[in-house]
Amino acid sequence: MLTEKVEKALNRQIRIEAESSQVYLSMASWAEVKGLEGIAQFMYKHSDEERMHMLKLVKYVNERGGHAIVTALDAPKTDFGSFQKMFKELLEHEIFVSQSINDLVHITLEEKDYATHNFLQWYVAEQIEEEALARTILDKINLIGNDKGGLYLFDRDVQQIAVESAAGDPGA
Ligand code: OFO
Repeated sequence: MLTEKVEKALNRQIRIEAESSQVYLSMASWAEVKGLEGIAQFMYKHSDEERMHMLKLVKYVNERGGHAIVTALDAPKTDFGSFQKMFKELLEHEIFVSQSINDLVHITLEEKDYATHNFLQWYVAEQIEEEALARTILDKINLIGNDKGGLYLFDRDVQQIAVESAAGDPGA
């Protein structure tokens, strides 16, 4: 059984993952409309991954005798200014999510819920990867500066990352 405190914290995380999925979906749509095909594909893929993170939590909460709650979500923004700004926001968002996972892990220790603590290690590892990927992409963006040819290659590169991560995804 989950303690009330752990269940509440897990439900909070469910909402955060659902909102992350919406944020990246909105980024995907913005990029698609701007003709940034590769970036759009990357964001659609990322949005799907966040939904998977959310579902994994939903299943876990219910399996442990809790009740996963599906709530209304805050609407993401619809305009991201430039792709550079958009990827900066992506990194900031992932840092926020990592913090939230850390807080959640902390609560499981306080509540002596070692099963949930163990379950959350997957999320801890995932956040390290997501932050690292966002930083790698930002480094590439800094390298290309305002070069149009560079943007073309960057868009293709990012698309490749989406394709590769889809291939490595057991659920795909
Ligand atoms: Fe769910 O990992 Fe990104 O936010």
